[in-house]
Amino acid sequence: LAATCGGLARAAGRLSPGSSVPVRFAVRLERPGRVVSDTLTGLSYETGQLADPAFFSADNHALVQLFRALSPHGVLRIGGNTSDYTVWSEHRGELPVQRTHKGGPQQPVVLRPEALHALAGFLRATGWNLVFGVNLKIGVPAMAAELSKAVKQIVGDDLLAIQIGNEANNYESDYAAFDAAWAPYATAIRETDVPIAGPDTGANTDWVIEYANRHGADNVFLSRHYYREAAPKGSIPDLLGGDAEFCAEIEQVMQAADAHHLPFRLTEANSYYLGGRDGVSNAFASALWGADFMLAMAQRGVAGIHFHGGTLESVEASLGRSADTAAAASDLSARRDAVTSRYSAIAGNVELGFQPRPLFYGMSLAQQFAGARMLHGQLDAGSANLTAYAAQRDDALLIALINKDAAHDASVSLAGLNGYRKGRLMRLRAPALESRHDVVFESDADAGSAVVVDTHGLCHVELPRGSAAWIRLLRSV
Ligand code: BDP
Repeated sequence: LAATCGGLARAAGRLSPGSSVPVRFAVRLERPGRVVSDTLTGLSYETGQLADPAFFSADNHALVQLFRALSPHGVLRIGGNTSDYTVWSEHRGELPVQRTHKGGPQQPVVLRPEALHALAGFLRATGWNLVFGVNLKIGVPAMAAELSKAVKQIVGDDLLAIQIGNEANNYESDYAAFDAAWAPYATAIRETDVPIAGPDTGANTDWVIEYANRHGADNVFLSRHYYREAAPKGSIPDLLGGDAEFCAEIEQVMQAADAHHLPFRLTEANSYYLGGRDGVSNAFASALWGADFMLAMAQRGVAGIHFHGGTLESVEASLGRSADTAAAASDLSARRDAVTSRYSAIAGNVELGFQPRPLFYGMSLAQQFAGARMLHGQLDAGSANLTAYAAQRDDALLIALINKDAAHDASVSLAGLNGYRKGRLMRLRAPALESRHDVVFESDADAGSAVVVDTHGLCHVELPRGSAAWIRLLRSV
């Protein structure tokens, strides 16, 4: 007999009678997997975002609080296309004029010490660490070394690593060309005793492997980026369909990372590049996708996922476009949305204040696994588009169930929970997959969030279509 877990059908509200698909997830307590990094949660912003030192500042309390709410040990990556046309205000040497892809002169982002001091305060206030990208494209290693040294001096031990260039696969003809451009930078930066990471390529797994083989010993972690596709392509079914091919690719990357005993981080990632897909990247579907993506990556050993975002202005500038935020939105929440890139997990700016986007809540669910050891499990989801993850941390067994199916509620039987007695359940839900607001990740208070496991180690959870649940069970005493 399966005891009933918290979150009964009556609480879910949106369960349609008779349409539930039976799903079974058997946790294999005897088959431990990878340990999830404490720094699993990451965000990525353009270097151009630092043009306003008030953005990443300890005085920006609303943003500090949102970062802290996401993770006590997150990692902020500063980089993106704008890092490859940023100049350091303190550099005294001659600099070549950089060109836009259309051939005209590129207006540089001028980075000043004030911005780094403010950023250092922001990092101290949030407890987050920093990964910082320097301009490879300009071809001036001395400026990068000076900037790296300044970042280290100002940010101190909160600096995890400097990365050299952003997605150099988009402007270097092949790996050898990249390596040749990169090498003098690495030499100059290493002389200043600053840790480096890379190659921060957009997509090329072969570059990551080659880089690991050549430079693994000199790096503190390996990196590349991930986006599902380019906007305006993309749709909710496409996003929630998952990306099996990429998962397989990550397993290859992890072989190289493991061989060199290096962590691997997705230093920039999100649903759809070219700014995100409206109605998908900023809708509740992105929360389910984000939670699933983070856990799928963590399960394979990825140490951190940095979701890219920030103000519309900074991201549009990175794409060589100008931001059109003229559309006068009525309420504050809509105005914050209007000034923010579509895929950003946090909306707003210094003037308007900040608020979480749907993706933020998905990240919050996945963050519950930080520091835990993944467990293998046997999932039989039948025809439902549903994923399940289990992990152990101290005395707790953690389970995430993500029902990405738009058409089927799921009736989930959990098995193999022997030794665990009871716990609590939280739900990630919104009125619809399309919802841009009203997303919650909360205890299922109406139904009583208590979860009880029966003496056979079984329990049962109803999981409405387009929602997720996180369960934390404690050992029986
Ligand atoms: C990445 C770039 C970033 C862009 C993003 C996008 O690193 O600067 O903002 O794509 O296209 O490739 O949205």
